[in-house]
Amino acid sequence: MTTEVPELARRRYLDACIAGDYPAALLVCQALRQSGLTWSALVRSLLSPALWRVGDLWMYGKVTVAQEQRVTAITEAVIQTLLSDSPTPRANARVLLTGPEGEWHVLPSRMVALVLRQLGWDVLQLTPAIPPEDLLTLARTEHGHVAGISCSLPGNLVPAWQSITALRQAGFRVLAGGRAFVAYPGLAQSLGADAGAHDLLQAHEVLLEWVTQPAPGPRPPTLQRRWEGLESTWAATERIVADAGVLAVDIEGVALAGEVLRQDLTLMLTTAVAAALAQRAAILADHFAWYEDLLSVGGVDPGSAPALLRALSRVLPADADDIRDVIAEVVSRPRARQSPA
Ligand code: B12
Repeated sequence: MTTEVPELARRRYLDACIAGDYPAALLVCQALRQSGLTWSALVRSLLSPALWRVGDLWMYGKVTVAQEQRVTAITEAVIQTLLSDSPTPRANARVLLTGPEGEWHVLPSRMVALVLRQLGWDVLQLTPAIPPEDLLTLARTEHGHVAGISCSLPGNLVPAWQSITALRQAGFRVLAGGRAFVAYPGLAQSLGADAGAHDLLQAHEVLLEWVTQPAPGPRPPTLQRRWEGLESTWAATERIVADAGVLAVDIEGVALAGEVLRQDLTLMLTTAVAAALAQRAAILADHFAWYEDLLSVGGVDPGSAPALLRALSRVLPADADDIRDVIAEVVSRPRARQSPA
């Protein structure tokens, strides 16, 4: 078995995807598999890097949205074919895989499912995700008791926590992964999960260990208490975004409008709430730095980023001190701008 993907194969795969050439993309994968490449290495060293790269290329205007979506669609199709072409392995245990409600990034979870299936897991995949109340009902009827949750967008960490809470209430041990968790060691546990993992072989080992253990006990209500100070903001997201939009344009002079302004403010606010819940200002700081870059690339003054945060801060409910503190910390931080890879 080999675990390395030659650079040439990586380039061929990405080029085939961008060109919309599904047969060529599939051929690269099949050739690598025939040469002995493991499933986890195929995902880690070929499929994932293609998506990470196209994300950067899109952000810096080197590929169009249509090309980015082609890469996603072809990779989804390739995963589907690889799954159906390979023999069904003997299932050693059931694992439930899901994401937070509102998370559109389902491909990471499909990649996790591909590898876990090949490693013998009976994977029940629930993506796009269902609301936490429905997840709780479903999980209570399941015979397994281990689950994985994948979250890509930091702005979806609050719904991720809600899904983790539902799964734990149903007696599951939860492994959290994905881009939003990976950058922050210990974040999975801070949001109530039992462990975090990036590497899929490591995930396999952790899950195997859990299968033999009894259902976990309840968590102390720390997060739930912290949530009580954040809930009114979360419930008023639409109102806050609308009010902050008016302030941003009329008082701060931000040159964004309509749906773009609404989406940018929403993402900024939901990320700020997540940062306050996890008590990690770095989550908002990183999103903020990413957003400044996005504005610069689009020819918009990056000063709009702190302006949006100031506008949000002014219209938060009276009990939102934790969020105001996180915002104040981020706005006052000195920043170093990164350039494209
Ligand atoms: C494809 C894509 C989309 C597609 C998703 C389609 C689909 N079917 O999944 C679409 C077009 C829908 C999309 C939408 C958006 N996207 Co997008 N997207 C991406 C892109 C290019 C690839 C995502 C992906 O599949 N990555 C590959 C996977 C495999 O990598 P991974 O997540 O790290 O997962 C690996 C490990 O972490 C681990 N893992 C993952 N989950 C789990 C779970 C467990 C249990 C375990 C053990 C391990 C594990 O295993 C995986 C295998 O290696 C990324 C770029 C990037 N860098 O990822 C942007 C990216 C994530 N998107 C981004 C954004 C901003 C958005 C939008 C907000 C854009 C918009 N304005 O509409 C929306 C969000 C919508 C929403 N509510 O979720 C930003 C996020 C920026 C930020 N601040 O974090 C990124 C980084 C792009 C960028 N460079 O700006 N997106």
